[in-house]
Formats: sequence, structure tokens, C-alpha cells
Amino acid sequence: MKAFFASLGVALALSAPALSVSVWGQCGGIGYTGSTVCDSGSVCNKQNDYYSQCIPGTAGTATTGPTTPSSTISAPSPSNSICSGSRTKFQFFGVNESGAEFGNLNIPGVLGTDYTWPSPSSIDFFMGQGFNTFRIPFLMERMSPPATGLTGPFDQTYLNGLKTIVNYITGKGGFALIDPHNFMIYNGATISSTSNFQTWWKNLSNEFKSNKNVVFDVQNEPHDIPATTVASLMQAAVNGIRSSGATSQLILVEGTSWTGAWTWTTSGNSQAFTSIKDPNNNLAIQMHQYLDSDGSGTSPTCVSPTIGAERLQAATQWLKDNNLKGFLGEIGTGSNAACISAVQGALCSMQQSGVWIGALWWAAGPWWGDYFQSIEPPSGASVSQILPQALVPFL
Ligand SMILES: *[C@@H]1O[C@H](CO)[C@@H](O)[C@H](O)[C@H]1NC(C)=O
Ligand SMILES: CC(=O)N[C@H]1CO[C@H](CO)[C@@H](O)[C@@H]1O
Repeated sequence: MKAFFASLGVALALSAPALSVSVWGQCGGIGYTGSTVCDSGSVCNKQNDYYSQCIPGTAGTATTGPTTPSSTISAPSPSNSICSGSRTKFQFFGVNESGAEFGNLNIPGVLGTDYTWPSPSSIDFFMGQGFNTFRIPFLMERMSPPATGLTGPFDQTYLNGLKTIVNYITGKGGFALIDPHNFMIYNGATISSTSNFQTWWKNLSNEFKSNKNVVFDVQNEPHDIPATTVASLMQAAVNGIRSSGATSQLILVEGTSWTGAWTWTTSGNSQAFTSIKDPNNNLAIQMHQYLDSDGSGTSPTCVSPTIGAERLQAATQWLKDNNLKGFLGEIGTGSNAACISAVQGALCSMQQSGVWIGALWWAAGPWWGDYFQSIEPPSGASVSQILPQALVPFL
């Protein structure tokens, strides 16, 4: 595999400047060295300083500016050279916005030292690209201080921090996922009381019930808990959320085994989650998928250029068979040719299937530094290539 990519890379590098660029291909941007000439019938359109793309049209018909790609490919069944055939657009497409869950060893921790909230300018950047959805991880121990527990009062300062960023997003027409990023562990112990967990969600959803653009993400990545136990906790939360009066919002439930898509049908989740019910009928199954060898998202090396679609295949079939909708809450990779193809393949297979309603990159957030999956503008590692080549084509 290594040798194959090395020689393919050389071949492309040598031949690219002599050829014109096919539609949807890159034709300019900082650091780009390939051809700037588009195939006939398409024109080179600047999206940002890092990326210009060949889009259908002739000089004068194509408009410029960062929102062009989304309006250009927003036809009901978009088709292009990256992903052919009939596709269903994602209703929700965006990024995770990390920060408030940082410093989890320091409870409650200090705002600005141990944790932070997402930057409004980052939200603006992604909305300018045409993205509409932001997942906001936070810690349950900061929201509900351990001294008074899951059924006690919320920390008003932390709750207000969450509300501020949520309102910023939804005020601009975006969707905000409220994500207790606790792996089903609260204050050092696995959550086992469905009743307390239900009360916690009933109380929290009550705070957001008047905002229809809020999405309730019941719990991030439970693991080392039987799938049936996780499904019971999720069902209790769904019932709690609806009983608070939050009846219109989308709810996302996650399974055990870090809610991995590639292990969905072997972890027990596929059996445990077929009977999940939402009294208000607006629920999807959130899964996560990384494309490195152990599926953890800790290596920038992807297994192959086709691993994305391959790892989603069984879960997609399960969603179809059970008439359920999926939501890919985390996908992330390194910025290299194999990974770009693998992400394109994953998102393409999802849109072709019609059963996935959304996808989010892991992760934006102000404190990632040089993390290889950071998509925080202006210069996170995933901004220059992944964003334009593997995400924007799926708006
Ligand atoms: C949480 O819900 C319980 C049960 O409905 C209620 O007794 C309690 O006052 C609520 N607490 C908060 C902080 O909303
Ligand atoms: C990319 C990333 O941070 N992924 C995290 C997702 O969740 C798993 C499970 O806890 C973490 O190990 C990963 O670091």
C-alpha cells in the first residue's frame, strides 16, 4: 500500500500541472501547485485564501464568495465527480466545538485556565462556509456539582456559558447539539440510575425547551457497559426530555463501545437499539467513526482510501433494515491523500444511502493548537485540505 501511494503521488505531481482540472477539483489556493485551468464548462472559483475550486458554469455565470459551493450543489440530487449518483443532502452538517469539556481532571476547574467555550468567530467561519451544525461538548460535573449530584441544582454560571454559545449559534439559524461528554461516567462512577439520569435530562432540557434549534445529544460515547443497559439509560433520557415539554427537538442517542459505527452490529448495539422509541418521533442514532487502524482517531494514518465507506457499511444497512436515521457525530482523520479519499468515500456512501441525516468533523475549538484533526480557523491542520476537499463537497 505504501509503495502504491508513493508512486501514485509522484505520478500526480508530475502530470498535474500539464492537465486542466476536472469539475469540483482544486484550482488554486495558498500552497497549491497544480493546474489553475478548469475543464471546459467549469470555472475556477475562489472559496477562501486556501482553496479555489472548479465549479460548473462559464465565466460570468459563476458567482464568487464562500457560500457559492453550497448553493451550487444544493440541488435535490447533487452529483459530482467526487460522489456520483443520486444523493440525499445532510440536514445537519458541521463540526464539534471543543473546549468546555477540557481539563476534566479539574472539577469544577477555572474558566479560561482549565476549560473554555467555543469562539463565536469560529462559528461565523463555518457558517460562512455553509455549515449549520455545532456539537458543544461539556462536563456533567461542571453543570451539576458532585456535592448535590445529578438531581441537584445546576451551576448557573456554567449553564449560562452553555446557553450563551447555544443562543449565538441558533440565533444565526444554526443547530446546537448539547453534548454531555461524560462517557456515561459521572464523578468517577458509571451512571447506573435510569431515574437520576432521566431527572437530569428532564431538568436540562427544560432550560432549552423553547429553542427548536437545540439538539439533545444524550451522552457521549458510553463504553464498557452492556448495550442493553446503555439503551435503557438512553430511553429514560428520551422520555425525560419529552416530559419536560421539549417535544419538537431532535434527540440523538449513542450506543456502547464508544458508539462506533464499525462495531455497531457486533457490540450488542444493533440488538439493543432496535426498540428505542421516541414519543414525539424525532430521534436518530448517533455513531462515531475514525479511520485509523484501531478506529480511535489518534493516528493521522488512514487504513486505506476506501476505509470510510467500508466501516460504515454494516451500520448503514442496519439503519435501513430498522427504518432508523443515523447521525455521524464524529469523524476525523489526518490531512493526507488517503484520508481525504476515505472521508469523501464515507460521506458519499452516507448521502447515497439516504439514511444519514447529519455529519460532524472532530473537531474545532480554540485550544487544539497543532492537533492533527483541528479544524479551528484560520490555520487548524484540517482547514486547508480536509475542509475544502472532503467536507465542502458534501454540503
Ligand atoms: C429536577 O427535577 C426534579 C424532579 O422533577 C425536581 O424535583 C428538581 O427541583 C429539579 N431540579 C432542578 C435544578 O431543576
Ligand atoms: C479524536 C478524539 O479525540 N477522539 C476521542 C473520542 O473518544 C474516544 C473515546 O474516549 C477518545 O479516546 C478519543 O480521543
